[in-house]
Parts: sequence; structure tokens; C-alpha cells
Amino acid sequence: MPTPQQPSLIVRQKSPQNIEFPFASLSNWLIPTDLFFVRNHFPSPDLDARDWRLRVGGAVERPIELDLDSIKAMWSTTFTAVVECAGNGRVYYVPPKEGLQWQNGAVGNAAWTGVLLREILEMAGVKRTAREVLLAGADSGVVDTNKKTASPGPIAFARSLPLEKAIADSTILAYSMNEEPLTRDHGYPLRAVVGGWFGMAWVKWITHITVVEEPFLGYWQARDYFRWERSLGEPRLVPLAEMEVKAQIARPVQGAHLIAGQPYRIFGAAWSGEAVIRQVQVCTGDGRGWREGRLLETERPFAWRLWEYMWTPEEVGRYILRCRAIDGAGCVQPDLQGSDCESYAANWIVPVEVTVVPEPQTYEEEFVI
Ligand SMILES: Nc1nc2c(c(=O)[nH]1)N[C@H]1C(S)=C(S)[C@@H](COP(=O)(O)O)O[C@H]1N2
Ligand SMILES: [Mo]
Repeated sequence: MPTPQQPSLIVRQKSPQNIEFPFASLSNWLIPTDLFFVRNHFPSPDLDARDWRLRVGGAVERPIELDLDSIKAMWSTTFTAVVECAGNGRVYYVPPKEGLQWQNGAVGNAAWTGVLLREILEMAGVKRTAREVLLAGADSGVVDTNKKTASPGPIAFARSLPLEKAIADSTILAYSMNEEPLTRDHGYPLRAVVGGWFGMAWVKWITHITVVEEPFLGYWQARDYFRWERSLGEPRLVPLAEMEVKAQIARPVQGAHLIAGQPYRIFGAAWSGEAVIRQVQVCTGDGRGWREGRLLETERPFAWRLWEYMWTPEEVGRYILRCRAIDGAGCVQPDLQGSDCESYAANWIVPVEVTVVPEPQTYEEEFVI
């Protein structure tokens, strides 16, 4: 018997480090930290909690400075939340799009512990003119800009949240992941956890929080991680925010061989933005249409939902398996790639093609022949 292979992360880029969770190995609701995908735009900073500080300023009554111990001494909360990189699934775009060619593993579900961003903002006293809360990381570098425009020079990774999301119960500053201190890759000592939002909002290695009175139009908001939306006929730049409803098949994998007459457990995960998952449906391409998958575990806001569907293929041949999620807001995962998707939020259905082969002959039967 060959020993089962230990799953390991798939390297998409060495420097800065960008590594993908092997989604086909999905088994537990929580993804262990050492298998959790990493998405870095710059080399990850090596911060020492002894001289690290969180500075809160901008449109506040009293700018404050906090060290890690005083943040850990505050009231804390733990919740499980899924984070999906907005570029997850980019490899499925036709024609191909520039950027890291993530398959379906730039997503993970973990337990996060930290303090409500709201509480930190209350300590500083947000002015009534505040519109957004800008979170900046300690990592920085020079970005590749289109040659036609001037380079902004070195910039930090920074994203803003509208004030309503910044003060929501689903936004925390986390110092712990899966009950361990954050690792360097995942933002030690402090990162944002923004339930329901794509990963770019989950700023790692936070050092500065600035309350702003105008919509922030920084690089990661207006030159990356945005989409075009039409209003009054004119396209308008909108920073990416909420994740889109999506179910992914972990197993079987593309090209798998299944055995006729034997039950097979089709298995995967599903998530959405602010809404919970209501249904996952499966189509096995044997002419019986869409059928209900079974949602596993309990429903938790902002966490993903594992699901399964037992299928016994009767006939040998090739089959196209598809799954789709429907969320509590009534959003249904689309069948096909949209026409205006930039290179993000790839949530259309990705078919998995499998071959059903005859039941293997037993040894005795072969021997008799
Ligand atoms: N400071 C900083 N925060 C960051 C990033 C970054 O490059 N720098 N990448 C963002 C993106 S695009 C994603 S998808 C998530 C990924 O979080 P993870 O690496 O812990 O999985 O972190 C976000 N936070
Ligand atoms: Mo991302």
C-alpha cells in the first residue's frame, strides 16, 4: 500500500511568497494554519512585538498608540470566518488574465481571535465627519505600474473600509489564528479580519489606522482590487468588497476515475459575502438535473459551509459534474463567466469532468479466464 501523500501548499510565486492550499485535500471545516494559503504583495515584514505599536489617528478626538499587551488585555472575541482572495480561480478565465494563476485554493476558513475594530475606534473617538477607516500594513515596496503613468514610488499595503463595516461586529483586529498567535505569514502581530469580504480587505501587519473624511483612492483601492460598474451609462470605479456566492468541488478532482455502481461522495465547500449559504445543488450530468447537496456542520455567519452529495454512477462513460451555491439573500452562483469581471471574483461554475469505469474484475475471475 502506498502511504497517503501529505498535502502541501502549491507555490504560485516564490518572492514575494504566494502559496495556495491544495483544495483537493479539503477535509476539515477549519484549515490548519500550516496549510492556509498566503497572499503577499511585498516581502513579509519580520515584526517584533516589543517595538511594534498600533497608531490610530486622522479624524479622531484623541490619537492613540497601543502596544500588543494592551490590545490583548482588552475584551476579545473569537469567530470563524472564511477568507477568499479576490483572485481565487483566476486560472479559469477565458481568455487568460494577467496575475497569479490561482486555481481554487486561494481560500480558507479559520478561527480568529482579537478585538473589535469598533472598540479601538471608540478609544480614539471618531469624529462625526468620518467616512472611512484606512488600515495600513508594515510591508511596502514598489509596484509595477503601467509605463504610461508615473510610479507612486514605494507604497505600503493599505485599504480602507467604509465606517459602517469598520464598526460592524464582523470586523476585528486579530492576534490569533486557530488558537495560536498569528504567524508571520498571516500578519503577526495584528491583522484585520473582515467577515464576508474578499481578502484584500484583511490587512496584515497593521501598524496604522487612519480615520478619513473622504473616500480613500489609494493604489490597492483604485489601481488594483476594483471593478467597473455602470451607473447612468458611465463606468464607475468601485473598490472590491464583499465576496460572491460560490461552491467549489474538492473531490472528485478533474479527470478522476470513478467506478460504476459504487457510491461516491462528491464533497466541497461553499461561502458567500454577508449572507449565509442556503443551498448547494449538484448536477452530475446523467440527465437528472440539479439535486440538493447536504450541508454539513452548523451554520455560522461568515464561515464557510462544507457539503456533500452521494452519487452512484450507474453507467460507464464521461460525466460533467457541477455544483452551485445559493445564499440567504437569494443570490445564485452564475453558470458562466460574466463579460465585465476584470480578473477577479471568478465565481461562475467550474465543471469537473470524470470518467466512470467498469467495476474491476476480481482476481478469481481473471484467473479462471
Ligand atoms: N499588509 C498586507 N496585508 C494583506 C496583503 C498584503 O500583501 N499585505 N494581502 C491581502 C490579500 S490580497 C489577501 S487575499 C489576504 C490573504 O491573507 P493570508 O495571506 O493570511 O491568507 O491578505 C491581505 N492582506
Ligand atoms: Mo487577495
